[in-house]
Amino acid sequence: MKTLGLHRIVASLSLAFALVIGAPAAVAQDATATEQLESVDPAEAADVADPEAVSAGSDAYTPMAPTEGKGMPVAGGIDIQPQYSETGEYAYGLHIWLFWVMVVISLFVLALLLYVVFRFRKSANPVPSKTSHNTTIEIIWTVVPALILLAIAVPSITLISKQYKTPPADAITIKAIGYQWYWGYAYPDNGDFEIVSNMLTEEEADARGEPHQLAVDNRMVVPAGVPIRLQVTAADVIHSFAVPSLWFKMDAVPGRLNERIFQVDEPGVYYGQCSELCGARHGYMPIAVEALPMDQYNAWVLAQGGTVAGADEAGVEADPSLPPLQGPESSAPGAPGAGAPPVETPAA
Ligand SMILES: [Cu+2]
Repeated sequence: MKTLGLHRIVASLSLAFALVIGAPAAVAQDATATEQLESVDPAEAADVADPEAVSAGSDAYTPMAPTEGKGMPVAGGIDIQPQYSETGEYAYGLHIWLFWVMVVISLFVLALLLYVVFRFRKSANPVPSKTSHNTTIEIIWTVVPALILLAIAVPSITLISKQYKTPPADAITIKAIGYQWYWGYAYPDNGDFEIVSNMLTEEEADARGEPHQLAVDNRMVVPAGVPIRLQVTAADVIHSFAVPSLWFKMDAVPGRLNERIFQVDEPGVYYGQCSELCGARHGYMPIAVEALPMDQYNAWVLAQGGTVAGADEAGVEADPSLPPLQGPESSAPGAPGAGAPPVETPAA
């Protein structure tokens, strides 16, 4: 028993030591990424692309410049990313609540241990008490933990029900489709066109003032402030559609349509990554969600050759001079997400 106890103490101490030594190195590594982000012209980092540029039916959509620290990881960050959806804000509150519950319990147990170790050590207490039952204390140590569990269960179950709330019948449906190794975004309620989204190279991302390995050529554009019915599926292997700042992660399984409500509070660019090991280029199929006000979203849809409900009454139509729709199979040749042709392994 003595050896086991010592072993555990040594293991905990070395883990703590490794964390203290490792943390500055990780911060230093991330610092380079921040420097690159800081070089973005503040004028470019305006929240919304020029509203003049996206009048109804125009193809003058300009990708919105991301805001540093919003919808993306930050150097040296140790907390959950700031949340931009109602469910995410609720989940973040639960995370902080759980943190303090754990802090209080840990300090309480530590204080009890220290008290017992010093107060009842052999020299101070040579004849140990033989007490084995105490009804009052047994009731307390049963009821108090039960109440603590209840105080955790209520917000926890509320969060689950919020996450899987059925979207309203009039919610816009958008479908995210995982491919090896890029994403496709279909808009069945807007004329069923599909956008193919490949990762940008480091040079292209830097040129656009976006974080590389997160920036993509064509973003998943969504309307802000309204509930969306987001369906997630895959064409080849299992992927996972995940955007940390929007509290969304759902497996993309071939032959299966997973669905969850998806809502972005405010316009902005929010980055995520495939979160299911899906093959050789799993790490190079990022997600970039761009949330736009509804009128700008409609203008973007029309610029892609899509349709908008009620567009006839409003007098806006798709521009017939625009290029044809992209097909799901058209991962741009040579693009970073497109992957390399299979290589024959020579027989040994
Ligand atoms: Cu994947």
